[in-house]
Parts: sequence; C-alpha cells; structure tokens
Amino acid sequence: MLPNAQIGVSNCACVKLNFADVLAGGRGELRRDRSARQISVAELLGFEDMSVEVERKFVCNADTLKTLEEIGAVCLAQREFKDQYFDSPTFDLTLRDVWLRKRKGCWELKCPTSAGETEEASGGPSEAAAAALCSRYREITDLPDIQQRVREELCGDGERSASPPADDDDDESWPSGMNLRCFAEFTTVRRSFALEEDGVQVDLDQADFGYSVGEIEVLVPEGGDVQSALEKIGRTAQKLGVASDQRVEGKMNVYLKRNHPEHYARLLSAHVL
Ligand code: V4E
Repeated sequence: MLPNAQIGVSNCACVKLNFADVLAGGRGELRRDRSARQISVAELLGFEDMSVEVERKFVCNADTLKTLEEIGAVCLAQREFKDQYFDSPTFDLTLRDVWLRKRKGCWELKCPTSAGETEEASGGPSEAAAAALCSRYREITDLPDIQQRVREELCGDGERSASPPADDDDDESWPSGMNLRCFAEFTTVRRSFALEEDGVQVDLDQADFGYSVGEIEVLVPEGGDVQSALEKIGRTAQKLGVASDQRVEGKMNVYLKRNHPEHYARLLSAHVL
C-alpha cells in the first residue's frame, strides 16, 4: 500500500464521458448549470441542495485502476479543482465538524447530518463495523442556505437571525464579514468512475501536497435509504479489495497535520478527525 504514490494514468481507459452522458445513454444530452461548471452527481440526480453524502475512503495503489477496469467501472472524467477551506480564528466551524469551502468558484458546506436523518436499520457486528468506516455528511450548495447555517453555527445557540448582513450577497466578501479566513488551500486531480452498482461512484484523488486517496461514494437524497447506500459501499469495497477495517485519512487530515499541527491537534481532541 502506497498512500502517497502517484496514481498512474497510462492504463486508465478514461473516456471523456460524464454522468450526463451515461444517464442519457451516451447521446451527449448535457445539462449545464448557470455557471457552466462541472456537473455534479447530485445535480444530475436532481437533489443538489439536499443530499447526504455517504462515503468510505480507501488507500489506492498502482493496482487500483486495474481492479476498477476488471470490475467494469467506467471512467467518467478527470478534472482538477482547487479547494479553499474557511473558518474563524478560533476554529468555530471545524470544531463542530462543519466544513465551508469554495470549489471551482462555488460555495459548498459539508456538515453533520441531523438526528434521525441517517437512521439505519440495525445489522450484525460486521455490518456495524463496516458502517463505522463510512462518513455521512449533509452537503449544502445553495449560498443563502450555507450563509444561514454558518451564522447559526457561529452564533453557537442555533438561533436564526431574522435578516442577513448587508454584504451576504457578495460572493467574495461574505466570509470576511463573518470573520472567516481561508485556512487551507490545495488542488486535487480527481478521476471519477461509475460502477454497475446503482449510484456508486469511485473517486481517485491526487492532492498537490503529495497525498492520494480513494473514495467510494453514494449520494442519498433527503429522507433516502442510507442503509442501502452503506450496503452498496460495502459490496464495492469488497470488489475493489479495499475492505480493511482501518479508517483511512482524508486529504484534510494530512494537510492539517503537515501545515497546521495546532489546528489538527484541536480537531483530534474534539474527536472531529
Ligand atoms: C467532512 C470533512 C472534511 C471536508 C472535506 O471532506 P472530504 O470528503 O475529505 O473531501 P473531498 O475533497 O473528498 O470532498 P467531496 O468532493 O467528496 O465532497 S475535512 C474533514 N472532514 C471530516 C471527515 C471525517 N471525520 N472522516 C472522514 C473519513 N472524512 C472526513
């Protein structure tokens, strides 16, 4: 296992399809959003503003691409994006496991799911162990919703403010108006694969600070079946041969450990990472 190894691209039969092509049977019926940015799976499935991302990270190595090919994965796209993550000087967001980022010019918020949102049917010990390796985050992409949620988190008491600050509509300056600063910035090259298993996507990420990680991901719409998503992820991990019982570090863990050890230590103590 070589977590920091470069993932070779030479044997990747990466056709420049995206989910729109696949869902439209390859007829190239592309949907574009207002900014013509990369179309996300959530957008294509029609639940972009209200989805729960269930995902499991895995260590990828030189064999991962070969295995993906063998199990019939279709390479959807390779793309590059820069992430900028924001927090207050006292880490009020990330200490609550709330992750505000700007990716490809769009604001995104990943935050814990609310009670009951990801209730899962009880299984045996092995199902519980597999479920513990998966993270579940609500993803919010609507800017007013993001701003509202951030305000609530910074208030600390869940209070909803009646009227937003005047500069909330300014796409660039609203974070500084809330005393939020960029604490992490890195670029990722991501290759995305669709699997036969319905709705399962595998991403292979290579970050510019020398860390590679894989993710098996299923997006569940509001009120959707999280248990089924966990089962799909478990089956995919088995097929890929990555079903170890170890949690694998995400890009942010490694980035913070290397660049901001104090912030990292605070998050470890708070059991966020
Ligand atoms: C939620 C979170 C962070 C935000 C970044 O999330 P991550 O899924 O690691 O990044 P990425 O680029 O793959 O996002 P995607 O494109 O899939 O939306 S940074 C740290 N966390 C918390 C966290 C956690 N506690 N455990 C695991 C396994 N991952 C993330």
